[in-house]
Amino acid sequence: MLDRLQELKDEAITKVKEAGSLNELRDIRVTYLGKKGPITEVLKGMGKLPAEERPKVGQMANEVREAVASLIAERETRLEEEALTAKLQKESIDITLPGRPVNKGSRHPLTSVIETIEDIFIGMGFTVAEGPEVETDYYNFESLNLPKDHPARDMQDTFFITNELLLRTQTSPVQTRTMEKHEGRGPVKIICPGKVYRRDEDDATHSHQFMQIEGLLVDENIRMSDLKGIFEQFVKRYFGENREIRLRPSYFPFTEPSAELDVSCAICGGKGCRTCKQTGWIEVLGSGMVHPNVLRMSGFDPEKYTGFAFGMGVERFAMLKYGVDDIRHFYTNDTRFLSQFTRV
Ligand code: 2NL
Repeated sequence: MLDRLQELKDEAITKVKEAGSLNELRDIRVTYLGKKGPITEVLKGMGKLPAEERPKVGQMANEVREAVASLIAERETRLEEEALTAKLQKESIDITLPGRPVNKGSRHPLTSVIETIEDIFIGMGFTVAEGPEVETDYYNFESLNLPKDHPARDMQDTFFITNELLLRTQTSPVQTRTMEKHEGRGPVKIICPGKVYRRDEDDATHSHQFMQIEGLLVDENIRMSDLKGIFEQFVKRYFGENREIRLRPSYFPFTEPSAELDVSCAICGGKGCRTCKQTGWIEVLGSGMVHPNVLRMSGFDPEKYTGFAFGMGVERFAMLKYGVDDIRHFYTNDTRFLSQFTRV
């Protein structure tokens, strides 16, 4: 029996040494150390031995069992280490390889123009206000001194949803909504960027949906000179320090007096060329002192408060800055056009 145990031990040791995988090792453990294994068999047969031999065989059987078990454990650790090393080797990354380029998106040119203009006005103490694109007749027209029979409300120009609901034709309703919230107390100092809608035929200079930025400053003692000072700063920061401005009389129903803002032509330096139609000046926005009726309707006392307001077309600013000749480029999402603005 002792010989048989020695034989089993040698056999198991050779098998463990040869085992190439954790699975094989598990089989060896089951075969030699399991309940139905040969060592267990030897122990079961001990009853037939003379009493004095039993402890010797028992001791040897236990020794063999322990020796095989510890050898299996050792080999197991080794195999696990090898597997891990192989796995790490296989999964190692060559960090010296250049990365595959990722197609990065970029801001839409209209978004970057809006952000640039917002930053300039934020720098002068304005905040950005937003409001709904579906508006009521009251906020889009009435609150801006445009009564029902006013020619500027021509049905031709407005997308009506119902008699009272429409797609806003300007962002001014955001400004009268904001004035209402101030409950007659100044200052109100905001710019309102956003989409507006008009029933126009689309062509190189018209789009039925476009972007507008309007501005409003209401406080005590606000004068036309404040408007001019703000415009001077704005134009120099947006178009460049060497540009000049001029105000030209105009008319809007919500401002009195009203003025267009012209910027000196950068192409000819003011001498006159095709871009400025030989005038030396380029029109960039409309503005004026807020009409007393508009102030009153939104809860401000026109005897105490005055203000100025202005509105500009974002597409026009983008076209002037980047030399774009057709407004439709901004809305057709052709990447050959858009990819030219990845750095602006
Ligand atoms: C243009 C002209 C303008 C305004 C917008 C305004 C807003 C309030 C009160 C008074 Cl709440 N006025 N906005 C004023 C003058 C001109 O826009 O040509 N926009 C593209």
